Parts: sequence; C-alpha cells; structure tokens
Amino acid sequence: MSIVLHHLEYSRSTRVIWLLEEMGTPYEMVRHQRDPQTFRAPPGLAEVHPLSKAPTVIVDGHVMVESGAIIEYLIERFGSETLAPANAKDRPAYLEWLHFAEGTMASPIIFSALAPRFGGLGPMLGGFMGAEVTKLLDHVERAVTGHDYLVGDRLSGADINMAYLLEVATASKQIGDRPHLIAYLERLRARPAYQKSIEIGGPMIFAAISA
Ligand SMILES: N[C@@H](CCC(=O)N[C@@H](CS)C(=O)NCC(=O)O)C(=O)O
Repeated sequence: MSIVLHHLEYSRSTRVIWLLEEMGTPYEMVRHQRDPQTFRAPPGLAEVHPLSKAPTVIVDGHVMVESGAIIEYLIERFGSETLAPANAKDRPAYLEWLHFAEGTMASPIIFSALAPRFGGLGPMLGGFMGAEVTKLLDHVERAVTGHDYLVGDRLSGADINMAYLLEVATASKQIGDRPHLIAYLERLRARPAYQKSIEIGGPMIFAAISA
C-alpha cells in the first residue's frame, strides 16, 4: 500500500493530513508552495494532475483529486466504520454532509472571503452570495446545536471536510454570531490529529485573508 499526498501550503490538503493522522495511516508527503504573486499552485502540481489542485493524492499509483472523494476513498480503504458511519440511520446523513462541504458550501464562502481582494462582488452578486452564506452557516449551526459532531455524535470524514470552510469563514469574519458553530470548530481544533496536521502542513489559512 502506498499513499503520496501532494500538499499545497495554506490549503484544503491539510484535511487529508488530518485524516491520515487521525487514522494512523503511513503516507509520504510532497510539499508545494503557492506563487507569491498569484497565490496559485506552482507548475509542479500540474505535472501530477492537469487541474493542479490540492489535495491531490496518489494511492497505489492511482491519482485522485477532490477532497470529498479522497476522504471517502481513504476511509473506505484504510479507516474504520467510526470515521464513515455505515448503519442505515447515519449513512445517508454522512454522505450528504461529506459532499455538502465542497458541493454547496465552498463556493459562496470562498468567493465571499476572496472578494475584497478583487474589488468586491458588486451589489447584485454580493447580495446573492451574502444571503447564501447566511443560509449555509445557519444550516450547519442548526446541525451542531446539541451535537458534538455532524453525524452520529462522533468524528467522521464529514467533519474533516467541513472544518476547512469554517476556518475560512472564521478568518474572513463570515462566521458571525453562531455560538454552536464556533464551539464545534473549537472541538475539531482541539483534536490531537488536527493539531498535528497544522504542525506538519503549516497554517490552513493564509493570515492576510483575515486582514
Ligand atoms: N473541490 C476541490 C477544490 C480544490 C482546490 O480548489 N484547491 C485549492 C487549494 S485550497 C488549490 O489547489 N488552489 C491552487 C490553484 O488553483 O492554483 C477539493 O475540495 O479538493
């Protein structure tokens, strides 16, 4: 078995470090640094996969991108039922939350976080994105009200995919007055494997995003 993780600084690939540390699965890591001007991935990542995105993983010679798919696959191959609930009650919710993070939540949160650096979104798109961000964060706030984690009251791959977006939302001051969401993120941050992922991969978020 061989896992190679291509990690880009300040990026979603920290999720995969966290997951692999959480599972105790051995892996090799290749580090990539962002272009200081454009903040894009360096050309070396495009040599691994034409999309040039992080995370990219190579599992037994097969190259994969997309955090949700990578998390699902790595848990399926190397994890346990605890990180990917298999029972009939929790499985649908697990898959929904795992893919909700990148499928629905990422674009409004990321574009709203980056917008100030690109002259803003303008009133029409800004209004639309603002309303989306409110709806999405309220949805997660409700899900973790009275629950420690998104599904089945234990950590799963869905929480690992979600955390990056909550970090972006926090750094860019979108998180707002949502006490349960803030406490949930604190719970995730307190996990030893989360902390190890930051030690190994560096900060998840570029500090200037919060400036
Ligand atoms: N939906 C993809 C998004 C991947 C993505 O956009 N990654 C960013 C890092 S957070 C990236 O590679 N950016 C560098 C670039 O596009 O040049 C996933 O979840 O893996």
